[in-house]
Amino acid sequence: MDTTKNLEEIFQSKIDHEIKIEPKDWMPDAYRKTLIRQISQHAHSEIVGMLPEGNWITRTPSLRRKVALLAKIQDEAGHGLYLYSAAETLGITRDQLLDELHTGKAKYSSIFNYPALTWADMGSVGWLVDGAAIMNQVMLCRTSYGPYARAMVRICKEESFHHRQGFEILLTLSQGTEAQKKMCQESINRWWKPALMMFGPPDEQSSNTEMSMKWKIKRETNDELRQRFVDVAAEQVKFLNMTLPDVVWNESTGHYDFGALDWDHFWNVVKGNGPCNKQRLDARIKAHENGAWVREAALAFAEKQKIRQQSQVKTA
Ligand code: FAQ
Repeated sequence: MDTTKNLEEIFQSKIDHEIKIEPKDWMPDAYRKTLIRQISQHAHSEIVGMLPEGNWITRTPSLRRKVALLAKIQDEAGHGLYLYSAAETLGITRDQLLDELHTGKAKYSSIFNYPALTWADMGSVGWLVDGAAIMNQVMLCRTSYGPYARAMVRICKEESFHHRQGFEILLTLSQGTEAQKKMCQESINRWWKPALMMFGPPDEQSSNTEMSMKWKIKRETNDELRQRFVDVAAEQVKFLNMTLPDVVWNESTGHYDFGALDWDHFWNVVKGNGPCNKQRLDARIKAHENGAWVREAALAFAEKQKIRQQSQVKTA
C-alpha cells in the first residue's frame, strides 16, 4: 500500500523526469489548488480581456481591421473555454469557477482594468499585452499538468497572430500623419508599465513562484520573463520609430534597464480599485445573466437527445 510520502515521491519523480501529470494521477492537494488558481485566473483573463477590444469593434478604421479584430476577440473566447475545460479536469465545476469571478473572489490579469481610449490602443494591446502574454505562455506549453500544457500550445499559436496584428496597426500609424504618430506614441506610453506588471510582482514578493517552479508549473520567474520581454520589445520599437518610456540600454549587463514599477498601484488594481475593475465585472455579470436562456436551451436539448437515444436503444 502506497503511503502519502511514497505517492509524493512518485509524483515529484514524474515531474523531475518530465512526465506529464494527468487528471486521474495522484497529486498533492496544494498542486491541485495552485493549478485551479492559476488556470482559472488565466481563463478569466481571456474572457475579461475581450472587453477592452470589444469596445472598438464598431469603430475600426476599415472592414479589414474589423474582420481581424473580430477574429482575435473570438480567439480569446476560445482560449477561455479551453482553459475552463482544463480547470474542470481538476474537479471544480464551470459554475463554481464563474461564481468566483462574478463575486470578485477570483483574480484576473490586472492589465484588463485599464481603458482602451484610442484606436492605437488596439495596436498596443496586440503588441504589448499579447506580447507579454506570449512571453509568459511559451513556458506554459511545457507546464507539468498535461491538459494545461496541451491547451497552451494552441493558445500560443493564436496569440502570435494577435501579436502581429497589433504590431501592424502601430506600424501603420507610425508611418501616418503627425497626429497618428502622436496617438501611437501616447498609446505605447500608457500601456508599457501596465504590460510589464502582467508578469506579476517582483520575485521577492511572489508567494507562489518557489513551489510552482519545483512542480514545473512555472519554469521561469516573473522577473526573468519581464526582463526578456523588455529586451525584445526594446528592439521591436525601433521599427516603429517610437520609444519605450524609461528604457535604456545597459552596456554592463547586456540588457535594457526599465524604470521603477509602482507595485502599490499594481496591488490596488488587483484588489479591485483600478480604473475599470467595476465596469469589467459588471459587464461580465450582465453577459452571463443575458446568456442564461442559451445555457438552459442547450441543456434541455442535450436532455432531450439523451431520452431519444435511450428509447431507441430500448426499441432496438
Ligand atoms: N494580475 O506569486 P505570484 C492574456 C497575483 S492572458 C492580477 O507571482 P503566480 C491574453 C497572483 O495570482 C493574461 N493578479 O503568482 C489576452 C497571486 O495571487 P494569489 C493572463 C496577479 O501565479 C491578451 C499574487 O498576485 N495570463 O493576456 C498578477 O505564481 C489580450 C502573487 O503573485 C495568465 O494568467 C496580475 N498580472 O504568477 C486576452 C498566465 N500577477 O492567488 C485578451 C498564467 C500576479 O496567490 C486580450 N498565469 N497576480 O492571491 C501565470 O503565469 C501566473 O499566474 C502569473 C503570476 C505569472 C501571472
